[in-house]
This record gives sequence, structure tokens and C-alpha cells, in this order.
Amino acid sequence: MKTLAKKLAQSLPPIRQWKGPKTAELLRSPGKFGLGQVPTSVKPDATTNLVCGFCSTGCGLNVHLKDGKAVSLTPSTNYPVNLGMACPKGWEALTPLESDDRATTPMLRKQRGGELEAVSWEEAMETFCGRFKEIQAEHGEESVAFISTGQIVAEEMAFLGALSKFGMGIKHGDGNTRQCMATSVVSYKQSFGFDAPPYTYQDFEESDVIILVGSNLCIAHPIMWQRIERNKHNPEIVVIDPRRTETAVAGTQHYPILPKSDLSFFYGLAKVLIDQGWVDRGFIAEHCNGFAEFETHVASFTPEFVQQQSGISPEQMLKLAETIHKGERVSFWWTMGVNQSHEGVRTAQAIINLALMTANIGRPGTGANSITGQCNAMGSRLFSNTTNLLGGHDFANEAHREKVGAITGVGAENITKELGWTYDQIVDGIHAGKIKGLWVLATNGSHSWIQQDKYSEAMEKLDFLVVQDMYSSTETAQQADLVLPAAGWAEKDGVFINSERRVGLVKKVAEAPGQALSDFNIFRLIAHYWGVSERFAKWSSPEAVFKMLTELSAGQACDMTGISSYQMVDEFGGIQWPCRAEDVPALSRDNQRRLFEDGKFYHPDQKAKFVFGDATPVLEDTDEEFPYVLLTGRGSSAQWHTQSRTIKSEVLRKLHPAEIYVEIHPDDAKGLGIRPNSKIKIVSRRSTVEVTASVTPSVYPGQLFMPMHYAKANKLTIASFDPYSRQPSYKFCAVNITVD
Ligand SMILES: Nc1nc2c(c(=O)[nH]1)N[C@H]1C(S)=C(S)[C@@H](COP(=O)(O)OP(=O)(O)OC[C@H]3O[C@@H](n4cnc5c(=O)[nH]c(N)nc54)[C@H](O)[C@@H]3O)O[C@H]1N2
Ligand SMILES: Nc1nc2c(c(=O)[nH]1)N[C@H]1C(S)=C(S)[C@@H](COP(=O)(O)OP(=O)(O)OC[C@H]3O[C@@H](n4cnc5c(=O)[nH]c(N)nc54)[C@H](O)[C@@H]3O)O[C@H]1N2
Ligand code: SF4
Ligand SMILES: [Mo]
Repeated sequence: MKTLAKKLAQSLPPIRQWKGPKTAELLRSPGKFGLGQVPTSVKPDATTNLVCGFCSTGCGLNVHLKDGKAVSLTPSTNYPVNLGMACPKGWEALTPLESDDRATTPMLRKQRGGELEAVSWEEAMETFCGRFKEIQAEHGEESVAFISTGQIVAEEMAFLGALSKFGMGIKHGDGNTRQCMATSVVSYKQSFGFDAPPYTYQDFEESDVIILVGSNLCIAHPIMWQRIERNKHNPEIVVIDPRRTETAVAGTQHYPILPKSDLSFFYGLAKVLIDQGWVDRGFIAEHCNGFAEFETHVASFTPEFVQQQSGISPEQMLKLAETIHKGERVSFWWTMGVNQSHEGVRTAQAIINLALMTANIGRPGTGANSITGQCNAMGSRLFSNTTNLLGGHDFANEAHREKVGAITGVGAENITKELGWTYDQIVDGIHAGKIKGLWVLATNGSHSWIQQDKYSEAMEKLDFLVVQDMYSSTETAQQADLVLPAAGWAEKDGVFINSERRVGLVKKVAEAPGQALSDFNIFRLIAHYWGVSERFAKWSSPEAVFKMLTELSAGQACDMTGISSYQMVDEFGGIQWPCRAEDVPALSRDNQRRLFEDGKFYHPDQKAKFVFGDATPVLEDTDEEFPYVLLTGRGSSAQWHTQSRTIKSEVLRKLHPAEIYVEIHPDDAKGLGIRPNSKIKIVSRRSTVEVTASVTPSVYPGQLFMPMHYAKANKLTIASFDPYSRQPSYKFCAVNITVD
């Protein structure tokens, strides 16, 4: 075995081709070598605006500096997104940066089962490249993969996607936007011809009917909710969610459909609109394809059938159809209640179809609008090399490879011709022994991925697991062989793209602790140690990469060639795409840019498409043994995902329960003799989890709700995916309750 490894090592190119100074020297005087702090315009005693690093709303936060150090922040009053408002996470955004469990040096587990030990960057880089190259030599290039995020800046996303796929021979890499946004990506591409959420936040204020599907805006996007609060048209706010959420309570109409009955429900709604003659046939004929087939398809979704499926009566359906018909500016919004489903893509498209058939698109206050999740989910959708070639291009298209190869300097010959595996396929690939090395960045899959035991077992099976994170304490970092310490939000420069396609700026206003480096600089080190630094010579600084990204977008729907610098982004308070040179004269700080105002979509014939399909059964339905549906999602506005950041704030900790809990309806609780706040066990075919019972009518009988912020929630979920987007169906599995 040893001789084979030796032989392999000899046949490999030398690990370190770094011709310049040693890493230690680099770290001491980083600026000199272009590896350290990127100069920004931020003055040592100033206030400067940064886009928030939590959710996709993309609020502007004014960070106040003293002696070059960020000391506090306040929401920006003149940023066009949040207009002076911020949610609790935004107010507390600086707190997680200072915490004892920050990863401050690289750490290596020298033996299986041993402890992680601090090592130098030099050793970390040699081990990283050496181990991955060894694995590739023994098992083929595809045996190393990466899983990343929607939470690092777009420049870093692009660097990761390019370095791994065009530099390191990695074929399979995916983002955690698979957990979150893949459904919207696929549905928009098929319906509109490009992944393009069409709205601007002003639409929340302009609508007279706002329809929120599977979206708990008050908790998950509180500042978007504030924008609705500013609406002067006394809007109908319709919430379609199996739970009586905070948003459902605040809305004006709630349709508590049975979980995963959305597709039938929306097809039924389309049929009512058609039967009543409440569709705009002129708009459809001029701007859409496929309506006749769609009309035939929905004919069998009678109100009686839909009632059986969704629990919503024919009278209620008619009321909703009438609300849409009477509205002059109807906007449809969806989030994870739709995307995280076994038939999410068709459900999202059923919503898009409603907007198209009623001509509620391309006008103020309208649209078929997917609300994004993470701060840079939109950046990762366009620039991560995971769902498409950088900038919405196609790996299979030679002209696209030429364009990307030339602009990025990596050369078309180094660009792969195919998309790699999706997240779930990578996990399956590990189980099948095809993937042996994994690099996990800015995501915490051991907590957040569906059917957790399967994921954790996969991590254990790997020959080498690298985790690049701000903290060494996350569930995934704890399993790693090598931890690379990363700088976080506010400790580096770059852009995020928010839900309304607004490019916003993040700036370095704090030093990362110890030897932690920005992800960007870690990639630069890896490029050197892997021996491909020349290929990535153009990737010299975040702003240089930003300029490449704008060049890459030329001629695409997301064209941003009019954005010339970070300074310009800063001055305009973020800039929405598209922004070509000819759009610049009309730009202003409060200008609002929505898509499809000219009725032209991105398919070659410029028409939108009615896409639809058959309703399909869930993977695991309830039965006698497991009679309850378990729903999961966001628990409070103070908790962020796997809590690696928000748990660090004393203020935020006061705003949510410390321990895992499940919401259960009072009738169910009574029937089982469950007292409020008593301990109960939730049992699925995968696992049993002890939780506190939160007895509340916000869930309906037969349904339970568990927040995702506690690691055990995904012990219960089942690995079920949408067939088109491969997005996990986190929001449905069958469970039972046991009481001691
Ligand atoms: N405070 C906070 N805010 C966040 C986040 C966070 O962790 N914390 N995360 C961010 C991210 S990445 C995302 S993706 C967004 C998510 O934002 P949301 O999607 O709004 O949040 P969720 O709670 O995951 O799911 C929304 C709703 O879907 C409902 N639902 C479940 N099943 C169904 C169904 O079959 N049909 C319908 N119609 N609805 C269903 C649930 O009851 C839930 O109320 O939030 C972002 N904002
Ligand atoms: N049951 C259930 N599970 C779910 C969901 C659900 O509704 N129900 N929702 C899913 C959704 S929509 C999402 S988006 C995922 C989220 O799942 P994750 O992405 O796993 O959640 P986070 O806690 O945000 O993980 C981000 C990690 O990146 C680190 N980090 C932050 N900033 C940086 C940085 O700049 N660089 C580096 N290198 N690291 C950084 C943080 O410390 C953290 O460990 O969860 C999914 N899981
Ligand atoms: S709403 Fe989102 S972007 Fe705005 S402050 Fe809160 S977490 Fe940050
Ligand atoms: Mo998400």
C-alpha cells in the first residue's frame, strides 16, 4: 500500500510550485503580494454602507468605524432596499465576528479518530493539494468534489467554480442553493428562457393583491414585510400555507391547504379563472406559448376534486379567483413552501402560469416572483459554475466556452463540457465509493442537509474532508480532516446580488482573527500550491474579478456591463441587473427596474411558456404507523439556519427558545395527553428525536412543525427530491409521537 502511494506521489506533478515567498512571509506582509487586505475607500474614522450578510433582502447597514475598527452599525436610511429598517439579525450582524470558536489557524486531523491540531498555512496547503491529488491519481479526477453556498461574495463564488473546475480537474461541485433555489432556477429557465426573478421591491408597495405562497415573510424576510406595510393601496394579502403562520395572521385571507397539495390547488384555481372568463386572451396570444394545452390539462381539476386534495372548498376557491380577477395589480410570491417539494418546479410554474394568464407581469405591482433565501443566492445562481457556466452560460456550448475561457484567462480548452453532479448525487457518489475527497465551503451540511444520518455517514466514508468555515465548531467542521479558517462578512470585499437582482457591496471593515483569510485569498493560495497560478493570473483581486463578471454577463439577460466599478455600486445604493451602458444615464438611487415591461421574454421567439405536469405522490405519505405530517422551516427572525452565527449574540438568543421544540395542535395534544412544554418524542423511519411540545393552533391537526435551526430536525426528514431541480423536499415526511 505504501509503495503504491509512493509511486503515485512520484508520478504526480510537484505539489508546490510556489516560486515566490513562503506562506508565513505572505501572511506577515500580505499587501505586497496581493494576498491580503484589498484597499477600499473606507476611512479609519468613518461610516460606510455594507449590504447585510444574512438574508437575500440585502438591506444596507451603516457600519461605524473608530480607528479603523467597526464599532457599531445602524440601518442605512437612504439605501433603496430597507429605507432605514433592519431586522434583529441585521442589528446584531457584527457580533458573530468576535467569538471564541472562530477558526483562527488551519487545523489538521493527523490521524483518524485523533484531534484537530493547529498547523501552518504551508502545511495545510501542502496537505490539501497533496491529499486531493493523491485521491485523484488513484480514483480518477472525479473522485474529488465540492459543496458550497449562497453566502460568500460573487467574486469568491466565481473563483471557487473556476479554480475547482478549470484548474483542479474537479467535475462535481454544487452549491447549497440546491437546498434553496434550484427549483426557482429551473422553473424560470423553462418558463421565461432565463433564470430571472422579474420584480423590484417597490412592487410590494404597488400591488393591490399580494399572494404569498409557502412564504413566511414576517419571519424570513421581515424587511420585505415592512415594504408591504408601506403599501398605500390597502392590499388584499393572501397567504397560502398549511400553517397559520405569523404572516397568515397578519394577512387578510388565509388558505390553509393540505401540505403538498399546491399543484392541484393552483391548477384548480386556473380552471376557475378560465371557466369564469377571467383570463387575458389577448396577452396570452401575443406573449405566450402552450396555453391551449394548459387549458386542456387543467380541465379535470374540478373544484370538488381540488377540495378533496387540498381541503379548500369550491366557495373559497371562487373567492380567491375573484380576488385575483378584481385586482388591478396582482403579484404572486413564493418561497420554500413551494421550492422544497417533490414537485416544486411544476408548482412554481403553476404560479407563473397564473400570472401569465391574467397578464399580471411586467407592470408595477405584479409578477411571478420567487423570493430568494441567502444573501448571495442570486450571485451563486449566476456565477458559481454549478447550475450553469459562469454568467448564465452553457457548458455544452462551444461559443460560450470560448467566451468564458477568453474573459477569465483560463482558456476554453480547460473548461469542462458538462454540468457536474447535484448535491444529492454527490452524497450518493460518496456512498457508492466514487467520491473520496470533499471540500465543503461556507455551508454546514451535517446539520442542514436532508436525512442527516445518510449525510453524516457519507462524511465518515470519505478519505479526506476539508471544511472552509468561519468557525471550527460547526457540525461539519467537527467531522473534517482539515479545517481552513475563513474570514466572514465585513472582513472582506465583494458583491452580493439580492432577491430583486440588485448588486450590492460588501466591504472589509474588520480584520479576520488570527490567520484566517478571506475565501478569495484561500483560493489564491490553493491556485499557487496546486500549480495553476498562471492560469488564474487575472483573478488577482475581488474587484478585478468583479470586472470579469460584468464582462461575462455581456449580451446575457443579466447584462451588467454598465456597472464599471465598486464605487459605482456604492454610489447608486446597489444596481439591479440588467444594467447595460445605455441604461446608465437613467440610473438613480431610487430607480426601480423590473423585467418584461416590453412583454418580451428570453425564449428565442420572445414568448413565455405555459409549463405543466401531472401531480405526483409524495415519497413517504402518512399511514397508521406514522400518522402525522412533519413540516420544517424558519422558527424566528432571530435565528439563522444552523445557528453558527446567530447563536453568538446574547440579544438574539433571548428571542427564541434555546431547545428544540415542535408545534402541535391543541386537539392532537389533548388526545395524546400532552401538556404544553412537556417533553415528547417524534419518531420517523429514520430516527427518534426528543423535543419540547409547543401546543399551538398555528399548526392544524395531523400536522407538526419543527424549526430547522436545531440540528436534530434533519434526523427525521427523508431524502426526497424534485425530479427536475433535485431540490430536497424538506417540508414533508411521516412521523409519529410517543409520550413517556
Ligand atoms: N430569520 C431567518 N430568515 C431567513 C432564514 C433563516 O434561517 N432565518 N433563511 C433564509 C433562507 S436561505 C430562505 S430559503 C428563506 C426561507 O423563507 P420561507 O420559505 O418563507 O421560510 P420557511 O419557514 O422555510 O417556509 C415557508 C413556509 O412554507 C410552508 N409550507 C410547508 N409546506 C408547504 C406546502 O406544501 N405548501 C405551501 N404552500 N406551503 C408550505 C411552511 O409552513 C412555512 O411557513 O428565508 C431566509 N430568511
Ligand atoms: N429541515 C430543513 N432543513 C433545511 C431547510 C428547511 O427549511 N428545513 N432549509 C434549507 C435551506 S433553504 C438552506 S439555504 C440551508 C442552509 O444551510 P447551511 O448553508 O448549511 O446553513 P448556514 O448555517 O447558513 O451555514 C453557512 C456556514 O458558512 C459559514 N460561513 C459564513 N460566512 C462565511 C464565509 O464568508 N466564508 C466561509 N468559508 N464560511 C462562512 C457559517 O459559519 C456556517 O457554518 O438549510 C436547508 N436545510
Ligand atoms: S431582513 Fe435580511 S438583509 Fe435585512 S437586516 Fe434582516 S437579515 Fe439582514
Ligand atoms: Mo435557503
